[in-house]
Amino acid sequence: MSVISTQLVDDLKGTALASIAGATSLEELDAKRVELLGKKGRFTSLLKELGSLEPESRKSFGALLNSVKSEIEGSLDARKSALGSESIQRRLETEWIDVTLPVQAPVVIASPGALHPLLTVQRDLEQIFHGLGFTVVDGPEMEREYYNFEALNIPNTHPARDMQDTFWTKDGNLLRTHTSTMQVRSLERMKPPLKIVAPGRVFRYERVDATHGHTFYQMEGMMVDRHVSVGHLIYFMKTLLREIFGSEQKIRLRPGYFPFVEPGFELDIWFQGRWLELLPCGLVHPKVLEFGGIDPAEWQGFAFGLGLSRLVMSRYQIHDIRHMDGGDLRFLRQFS
Ligand code: FA5
Repeated sequence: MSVISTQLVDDLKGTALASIAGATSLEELDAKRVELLGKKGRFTSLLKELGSLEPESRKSFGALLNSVKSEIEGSLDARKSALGSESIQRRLETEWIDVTLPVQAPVVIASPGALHPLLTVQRDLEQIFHGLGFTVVDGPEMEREYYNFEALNIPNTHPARDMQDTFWTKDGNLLRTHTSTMQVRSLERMKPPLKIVAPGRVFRYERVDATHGHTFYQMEGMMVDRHVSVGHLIYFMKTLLREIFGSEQKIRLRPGYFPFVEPGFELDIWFQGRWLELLPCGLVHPKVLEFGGIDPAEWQGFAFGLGLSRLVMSRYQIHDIRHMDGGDLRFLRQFS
């Protein structure tokens, strides 16, 4: 005798639909589908039993089971879409995104850029001098006439002023012609013993050519201590050049005149078949120390004014100083 009865099919349908309606997640619903309609599912087992029925009953139960089966399938699908939209709703409630926040742009480095050779050399020099105990100081490019000339023992009538003509503002200030302005500025602020370097931009009313710019860079250096002599000066200049070039350079030292040093020297470097003025220097003039409020009977010093732009030229074999501020990318890219 067959186990299939209308009652049984009704019961199965009732519990199946109730349990489908009670599923709270898509995973649970999927498990129920397998439990009912899978190979070994409860409903599938009933279908299998159809074969043992009399042909007459097989036909009527077959039709009943098929309609129940599509009812169960319909209910599974309906619950599935209900659970799906519930989970979307839940996500919408729990997850959020603020579309007004700025988007983090992907970093696309087409050309990362590089330091200008002037800055590279300036930093190298600062490093070297830092190692020798010097402090790096900075000062204004627009300067008072006093610090550029008078305090450096170059009074108004002095012919040395003609050598360094510059750009003047209407109120009597000027664009500094050299970094020597930092000598008295530093003496005023720091007590000896002191060692400073002051890199920076300077300006001159100049006939521009391959080795002369109207705007160029220098680095001033000054040491003030007891018993400073020309021996100290030469030692530091030699150390400096060796550190920069990594080897001994062909140089020459000759007398040079600057009102703010005594004695004064010109240190030239051999560059492209000729001597290039690079590093004027000397012992700080007693009058300059006095302008800085320092007693020259107790303290002495040396100072130098390195032509930074020219040093860069000789280090990188740059043939024309105008390349340095010309802004030509073909020139600049060689240093990236
Ligand atoms: C001076 O400017 C003095 N202040 C240097 C000094 C400092 C002497 C401390 C003694 C003690 P001068 O005008 O020679 O000196 O310039 C110094 C260096 O700057 C030169 O040797 C040269 O290398 C560089 N220089 C001068 N004029 C130019 C220019 N127009 N373009 C590029 N470099 C220049």
